[in-house]
Amino acid sequence: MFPYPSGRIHMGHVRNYAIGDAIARYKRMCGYEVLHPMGWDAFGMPAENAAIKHGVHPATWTEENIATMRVELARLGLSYDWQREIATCRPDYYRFEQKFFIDMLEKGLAYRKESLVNWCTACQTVLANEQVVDGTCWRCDTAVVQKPLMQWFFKITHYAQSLLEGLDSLQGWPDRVTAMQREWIGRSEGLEVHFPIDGREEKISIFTTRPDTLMGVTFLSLAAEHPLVAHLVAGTEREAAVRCFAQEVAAMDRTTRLVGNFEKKGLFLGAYAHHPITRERIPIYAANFVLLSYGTGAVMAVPAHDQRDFEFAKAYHLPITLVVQRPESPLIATEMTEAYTAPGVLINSGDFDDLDSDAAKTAISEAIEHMGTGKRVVNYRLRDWGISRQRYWGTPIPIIYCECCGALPVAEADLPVVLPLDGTFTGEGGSPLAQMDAFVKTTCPACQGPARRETDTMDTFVESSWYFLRYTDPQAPNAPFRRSVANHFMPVDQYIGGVLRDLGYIDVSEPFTRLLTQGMVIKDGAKMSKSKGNVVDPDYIVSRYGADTARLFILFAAPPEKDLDWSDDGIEGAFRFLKRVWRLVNAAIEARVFAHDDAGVLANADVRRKVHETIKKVSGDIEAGFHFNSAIAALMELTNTLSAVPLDTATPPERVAVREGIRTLTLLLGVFVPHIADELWSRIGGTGFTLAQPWPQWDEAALIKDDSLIIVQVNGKLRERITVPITISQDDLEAQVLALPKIKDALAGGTPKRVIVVPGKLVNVVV
Ligand code: ANZ
Ligand code: ZN
Repeated sequence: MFPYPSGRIHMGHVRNYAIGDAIARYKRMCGYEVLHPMGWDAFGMPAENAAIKHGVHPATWTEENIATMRVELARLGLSYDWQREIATCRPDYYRFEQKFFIDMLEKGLAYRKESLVNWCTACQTVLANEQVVDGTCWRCDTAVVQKPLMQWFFKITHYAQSLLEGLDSLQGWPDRVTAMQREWIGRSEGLEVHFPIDGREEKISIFTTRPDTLMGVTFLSLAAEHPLVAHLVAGTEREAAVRCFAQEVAAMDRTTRLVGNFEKKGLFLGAYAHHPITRERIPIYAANFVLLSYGTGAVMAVPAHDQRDFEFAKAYHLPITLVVQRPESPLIATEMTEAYTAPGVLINSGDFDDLDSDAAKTAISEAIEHMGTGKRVVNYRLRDWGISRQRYWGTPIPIIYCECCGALPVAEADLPVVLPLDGTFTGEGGSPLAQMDAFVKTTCPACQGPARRETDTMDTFVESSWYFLRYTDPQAPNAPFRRSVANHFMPVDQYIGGVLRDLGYIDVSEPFTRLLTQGMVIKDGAKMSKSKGNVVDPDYIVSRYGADTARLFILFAAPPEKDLDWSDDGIEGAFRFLKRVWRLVNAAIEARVFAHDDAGVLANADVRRKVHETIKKVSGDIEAGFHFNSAIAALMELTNTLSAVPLDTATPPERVAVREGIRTLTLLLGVFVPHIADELWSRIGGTGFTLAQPWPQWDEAALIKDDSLIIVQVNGKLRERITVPITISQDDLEAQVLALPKIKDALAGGTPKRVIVVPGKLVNVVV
């Protein structure tokens, strides 16, 4: 993920990019072609807020931050291809986004509709959600109101089903994340039923996922903003109360309304509907827990089996009819203290009695469809994506408004619509773009008459929805990227919906086969953040200990997906380890370990075994899911083994083994601590960078222990330990044991009663 250029890098960046770099270096050494780019998610509100506060232009602020952070990242020694660097705030990037917008407009995937925004009446400006603090404006504390405004939307609901199906193919994503995505898409299968209104032409359509409870409906609930609400009370004494209620509900936020434990409130609308099957008259309410934007904005209330309806019925003394009976211990409606929401067997349901919930769902749905008063439907919680932002620092939406011709896309030849780099930033009086006449005033592409440009810009998430594709071909001048290049880097595993694919830009559907979600950096029990005042500046650590120490500590202190506890001792520990490695290698050079020819000398088997065990362990840890912490632990062990060999008095086999050990250690360390590893690599006679070397391979044969330690007992008591080849036969082992001086003494010239041999372990001589 690319960073927002907020000013300086923080420990979270260091962690994310140290993990990425270890993977990139490892894969490269394993022989892969690795694309490892970096860029800047450079549009967004902080730049505009800085402009308002400090009078510095958002473009200046952003470019300065990019320059600072680029230096900071470079100091960390991350193996980026800086030639692919992109910044989303530059026209050579966002021009293609404007093209996508126009493509989507033509396909009906971008459209305009009225939608509510946060509005500060004092500043005369739209506020982002982050700028609304406790319901008031962040600048002037005026209460924020909701104001309807025409805005642009991306029709992502068109992709709801394919997004959902695509999740099944993402084996390399954490379950937690795919579960969240499923929740966000929110597919529900259910039944739409039309309830006729008593004495009127209109019907109320409801959406239910529990058709089996249809016979237990005792009232209907409408969202306060449902058009029928105002219509049903128009001209009655209830009109004012209903308007008041609607305002109260509008002040609640969406998530609270949907899931929150708030008081269920409502108003009787003075009207009745008819139950489609029993024809019974049921009262119609407006209720604060019904959302206008989900399903049909209306609910058939079944208090016996839905908790919200239950609470509502209790509060307004409405009847509770039990229709799904609990099989184990039957319920009595009047004694219920909460709704029974599990499935069961139908009662009080006429023809449907005795069916279980599943069968009843089908039977009742079929009955409703047969009567022609409803149909089975699928609903998604996913909403279309409102992309209009009434801000300056974003991609201009390439639309021109003409009095006669309406809203027209800017002609392709006139792209990009460049964000003008002047203007003043006061935070008042609406978007700065709208105040720039030179930008706003234009001519209509159809009739050449006077026209106005759209002054809204796109949500910055639009930029971060496709930057990974631009990385594949960042200099392509006439296209966002060449198809062949993007296809080369973006292999398709499985089909999932994606708009750029449907627009013909690329053949790949699912951009990310695997997702690694890194944990947070914690210090003193809280997430490292400015507001908590527990920030450790990466630049300070890099200056004091070097980038390698920072990277090593971060990768060693926790597996990537777990939270990482910052510890000064841990930093010191990482620093000490690197100094040990440094001393080991330099001592070996001084002891002329690398100067000998040693042709034909076989390496010391014990040391060599440790070397190859370490290659196997480190490779396995990385392959198994980037367990860098245990891989580094294995490198520490290897360092211990190598340091334990007395270099001045080393035998040629030991020298050969240490030589191989140090070469291996240096290459393996290269993916975590490239600076020190590259330096040592060159000192021991290596050429080029460690990342250009092939990843070391372990030799299975070296892993086999060829000696075994045998315990020798007399009458079950330990007398001696001997080392024998692992391949020794039982007879030879017995003969060797009987020839031992201590055993000869114990036998005193006699023959043993019995000799018990446990191969590879023990010989017990019974006398
Ligand atoms: C009757 C019923 C009986 C319901 C019962 C549930 C249990 P999901 O699964 O999220 O799709 N509902 C429908 N539209 C709603 C809206 N706009 N605002 C709030 N609630 C709404 O939930 C679907 C259920 O949520 C529907 O099924 C409806 O209540 C409610 F024993 O209908 B049910
Ligand atoms: Zn026109």
